[in-house]
Amino acid sequence: MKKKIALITGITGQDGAYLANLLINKGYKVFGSYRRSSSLNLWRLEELGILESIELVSLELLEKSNIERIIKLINPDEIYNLAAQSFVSLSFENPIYTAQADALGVLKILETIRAVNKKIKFYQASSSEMFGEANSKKLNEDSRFHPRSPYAIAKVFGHYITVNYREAYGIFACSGILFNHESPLRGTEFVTRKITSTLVEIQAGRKKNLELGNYYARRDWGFAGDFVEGIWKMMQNKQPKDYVLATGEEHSVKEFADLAAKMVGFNLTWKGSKHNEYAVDKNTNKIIIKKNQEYNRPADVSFLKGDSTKAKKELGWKPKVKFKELVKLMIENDKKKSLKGKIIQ
Ligand code: NAP
Ligand code: G4F
Repeated sequence: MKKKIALITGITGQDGAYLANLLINKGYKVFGSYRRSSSLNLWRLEELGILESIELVSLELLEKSNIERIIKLINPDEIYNLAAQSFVSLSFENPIYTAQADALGVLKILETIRAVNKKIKFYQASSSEMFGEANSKKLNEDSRFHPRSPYAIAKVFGHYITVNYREAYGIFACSGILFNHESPLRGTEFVTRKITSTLVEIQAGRKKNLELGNYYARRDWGFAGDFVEGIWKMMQNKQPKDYVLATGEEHSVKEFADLAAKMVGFNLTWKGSKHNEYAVDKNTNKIIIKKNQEYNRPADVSFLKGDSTKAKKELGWKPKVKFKELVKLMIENDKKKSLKGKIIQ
């Protein structure tokens, strides 16, 4: 039987690496797009040991000619569009670039599919950030969007243009509204991996303390390895539909940091007032975690919790890794890197 061909944009990112691993194991021929620059960022593919099994192609989302060249060359069965400027905080500093990549980039791919081969299936990486300020209820496919950052607003465009190309042109285009998912391959700018990598570095004597912004934000954190299975299942569905993927459980940044610190071996006590809390190690009396206003965002999302009942019922998807296991997985991995004297990236 002919091997299925997949194109994953953003192969150098966290999800790109896990999804590529999954598709290779399923017998796909995987093409992965990276951004051409003076230095290549392939450490995730190397860590998973799959670099040699992927055909790398260069693609910049802002360049429609790149997108057309690659899609015409490969003519894939499935395109997974994971490439994006994905850091919410940076989107406040670079809103125009973020909109060009995360909103118009999606349209450029869909337009190319429409012109070149309408049979190509398309997955769009939508985000729970689109829900924005949603109070304390569980969010599903019918919940309303109230995006709170240029990133989230660009993702809303990407989401609806995907729905539109499905409805208008009959393209198999689906969108996964994914809640936060983390792993040892998560970028160190994101709060979970910033916490695990920095705490391990403090314990090794290479850093003094961990500075965070909004401790009280609450997120529904799952494991990226589980989430890419849901992404693949959406693309194998009979009908193209949109699904929420989430664990249904939320925790604060402070809870994540507190648990991670315990796992590293700190014995923390929290002191100070609500807006200036800091954590001290009872054994050494040193401040381990403290607030830094610089990490606050002009507008933040205070609470996100998802309801993935539809994905469970229709796709048979459910996450396996629980919160505690996730924190442990990330800490253990950073500890291993630290022991080997590796740079934590
Ligand atoms: P990530 O680790 O930041 O990876 C993003 C990828 O996009 C990287 O390969 C990056 O390349 C590439 N990229 C960025 N700008 C690009 C551009 N202009 N042209 C071409 N490629 C570009 O993100 P992730 O966590 O794997 O997330 C994957 C996707 O899911 C993203 O679209 C994200 O917005 C979305 N999402 C993520 C989560 C989550 O919790 N992880 C939740 C919901 C939705 P470089 O390596 O060159 O930077
Ligand atoms: O880890 P974060 O940067 O992730 P955020 O903003 O939730 O976005 C991630 O998940 C989205 C899905 O919901 C994706 F679409 C998106 O691409 C990305 O993967 O921040 C989480 C929370 C925020 O409320 C932030 O204000 O942690 C808070 N936080 C507190 N101190 C911090 C810090 N975030 C970061 N990055 N760094 C801090 O020092």
